[in-house]
Amino acid sequence: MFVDTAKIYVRGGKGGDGCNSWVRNRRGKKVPDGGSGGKGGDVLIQADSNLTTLIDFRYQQHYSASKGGPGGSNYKQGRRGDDCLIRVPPGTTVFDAQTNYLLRDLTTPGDSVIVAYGGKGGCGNLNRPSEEGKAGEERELRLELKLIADVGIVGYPNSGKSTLISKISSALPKIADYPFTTLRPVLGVIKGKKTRQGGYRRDIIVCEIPGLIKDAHRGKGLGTFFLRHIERTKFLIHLIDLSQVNKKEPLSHFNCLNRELELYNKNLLKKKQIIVVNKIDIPEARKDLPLFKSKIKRKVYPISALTGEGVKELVKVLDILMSMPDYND
Ligand SMILES: Nc1nc2c(ncn2[C@@H]2O[C@H](COP(=O)(O)OP(=O)(O)OP(=O)(O)O)[C@@H](O)[C@H]2O)c(=O)[nH]1
Ligand SMILES: [Mg+2]
Repeated sequence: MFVDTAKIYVRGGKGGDGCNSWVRNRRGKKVPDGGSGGKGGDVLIQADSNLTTLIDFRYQQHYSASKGGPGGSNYKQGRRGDDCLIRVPPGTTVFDAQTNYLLRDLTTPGDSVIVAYGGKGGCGNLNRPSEEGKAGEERELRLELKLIADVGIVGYPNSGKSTLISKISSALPKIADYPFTTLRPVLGVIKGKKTRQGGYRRDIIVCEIPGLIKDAHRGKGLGTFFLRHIERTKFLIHLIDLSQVNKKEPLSHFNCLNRELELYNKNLLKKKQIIVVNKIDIPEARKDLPLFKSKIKRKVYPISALTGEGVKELVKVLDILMSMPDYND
């Protein structure tokens, strides 16, 4: 199962205790020589490109850095506690769960943030009585992973999104002839093939968003909740099943879905959309295609996700768009 939010508890290491030690000087007088304790370790979160989900945090929620070492006699300073490094996939946002304060958006691999500082070490007894080390900072955090898919597939329920994603990628979603078969976003990877120049084309990550319907922004159907997963995609595939569309208003579904995207986030409408008409193996859909094309006045890609007709061409278009400088990050 794909996990995209997690709650964890972090605690910086306690500072080491200061030392209470006395020594006789040359004149035989007792003088203090206790060193201070070391600082407790910090807890850091770092983006790591080898990770893609937050699933590990279902099994471990508590993280703490180690304690600072105690001070010693002869002014010896305690050892600093070891840091605790938590690795997360790039694209993870870190919030303080109590205040909802955004601590950091870890987008680039290697980005890191200190989420809990270790406590200060206690002073030795040089000028005053020795002190205990301070406790480390404690925090409850919420991690959110916005999937950084390259392409988002949006469309009405039953339009064939799952069939398409299973055809073009490694994903194996449930496919059935009823609306809202897909209840959570589905991720798939189109594996990069060898290019003629001998290099490899990069993988393309596609994401199916559960079906959207009119008034989804008001919570109808499954609502627009899952649209946050495609906020950062490079472009969208807008999938249309002409057999579901009202023949008098062939653009009704197209416009309605775009309106829902706009109501969720205006920027989603600015993304390039590849308009794909599915199920053209059905004679009626093939018949309605010219009318749809004439009304929409934009490039339309007809496919049959079931038989595979037009699918290769569509993948080629994705490839070309992905290699364009505008879409490269
Ligand atoms: N004839 C035909 N049927 C198709 C085609 N693509 C999908 N279907 C059928 O349409 C039905 C719905 O397909 P899904 O892929 O589950 O559709 P979906 O858009 O993922 O649906 P939801 O997840 O419920 O939103 C299934 O019965 C598919 O077999 C196609 O190209 N031609
Ligand atoms: Mg589906």
